[in-house]
Amino acid sequence: DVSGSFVSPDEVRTRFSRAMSDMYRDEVPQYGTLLDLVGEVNAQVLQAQPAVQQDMERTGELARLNLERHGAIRLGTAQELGTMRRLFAVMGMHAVGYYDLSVAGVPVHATAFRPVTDEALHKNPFRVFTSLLRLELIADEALRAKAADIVAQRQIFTPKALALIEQCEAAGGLTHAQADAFVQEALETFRWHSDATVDFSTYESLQQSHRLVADVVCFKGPHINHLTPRTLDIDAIQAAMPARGINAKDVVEGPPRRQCPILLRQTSFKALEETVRFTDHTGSHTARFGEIEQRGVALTPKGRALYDQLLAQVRSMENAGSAAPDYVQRLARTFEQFPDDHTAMREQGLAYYRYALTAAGQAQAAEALALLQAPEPALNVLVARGWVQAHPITYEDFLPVSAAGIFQSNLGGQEQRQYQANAARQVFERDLGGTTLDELALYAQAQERSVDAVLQALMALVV
Ligand code: OOG
Ligand code: NI
Repeated sequence: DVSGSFVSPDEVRTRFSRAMSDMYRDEVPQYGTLLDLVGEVNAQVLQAQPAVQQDMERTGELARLNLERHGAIRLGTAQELGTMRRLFAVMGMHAVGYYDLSVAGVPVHATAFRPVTDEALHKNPFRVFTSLLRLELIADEALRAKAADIVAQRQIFTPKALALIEQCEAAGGLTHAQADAFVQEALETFRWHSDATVDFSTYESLQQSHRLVADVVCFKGPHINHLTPRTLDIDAIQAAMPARGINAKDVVEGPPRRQCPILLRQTSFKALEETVRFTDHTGSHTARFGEIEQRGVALTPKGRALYDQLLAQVRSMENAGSAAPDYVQRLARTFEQFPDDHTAMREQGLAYYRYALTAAGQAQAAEALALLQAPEPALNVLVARGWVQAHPITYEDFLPVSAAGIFQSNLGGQEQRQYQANAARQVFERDLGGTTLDELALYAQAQERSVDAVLQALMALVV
């Protein structure tokens, strides 16, 4: 069996995300400052709230907490996206979800490459939000053709990276030495290049079309534009950032602060203004920014609909954009309609949970089994009796459209233009060379698997 000599995709992912983090820390000093702050705040939360610590220990999330981060890149061509899919597959990361950002006035669509199995997520949930530029949304025909021509000519992958991807696909894995080489070669694609591939006037005309178009088209590769660590208390981070010289945006995107966090809350700080050597003279560009996030429980379609409805309600209030001075209060008041305890969320089918049989449940196996096998399976009764425990399933995905404030705040301009809201998912999947997995189905399956495991355990006890 040769597979024993291969490094697991999880291990390749962990090596890669470490290398990426080290590279980004060198390139963007404030990222290092943020990591230190996040480490301190997370330690404080765990110390102040032993229940959180115990719960994270029990679900295996504690071990992944300080490894956990996501990055984002923006690609220029279908071919780049197709190869990126193969590159991430080497690290056990697969395309999950389809995001149409044109509805937020940003000319891209996207997916998130991430691990999908329970075990792989526990080892290291490293994710990369990956956008593909939609050149067809550039209105000026000549500019569109020029942009297409520029990106068609670049090669964002090193020859060795391409060879190692093929090697992995052919052999079914990489050896230790190959994995190390792969990490170094793959990293090259994500590195910042201060040499642009175009002259300044080309940059400017693309920049006028949309800042994001210039960011994708004018450079040698898809520099990682942010790397986001996960905090257990985003409000504490937000409050502590100014004292460390980090100027965060005013408002945290997403749901309000809650006892039981849901989905994703994020805040960001302004990109570096970086010196860029265009082919004719020197200028500058803002590509990279900092971001921080707090993750909560994944919502069911019913929970997500309620979330979207409440958020839309806040935004439709007069003068209530996220820049409004009382936005935070309005958000909190509106979200009083979203139950803030896990029992209510679970019983109302608003969120996903992983179920586990307790010792008390094992002791009552026969009755517990009868309840689970009843025509109306009474899982909630088992939880209420303490026979089964329910652990929130963490949301592993993104909310870029409802958090369009992040995109906008870091583009610097007032680009609120709306592109036609025509989701082009099929075209995206053709370019990807594969389908995108449905994130809601993944959460539902994780929940089902846990219920099934409880059932199997009970059946084994009742013989
Ligand atoms: C990606 C923005 C999406 C998030 O956390 O929602 C994202 C980008 O700016 O390229 O990273
Ligand atoms: Ni992000």
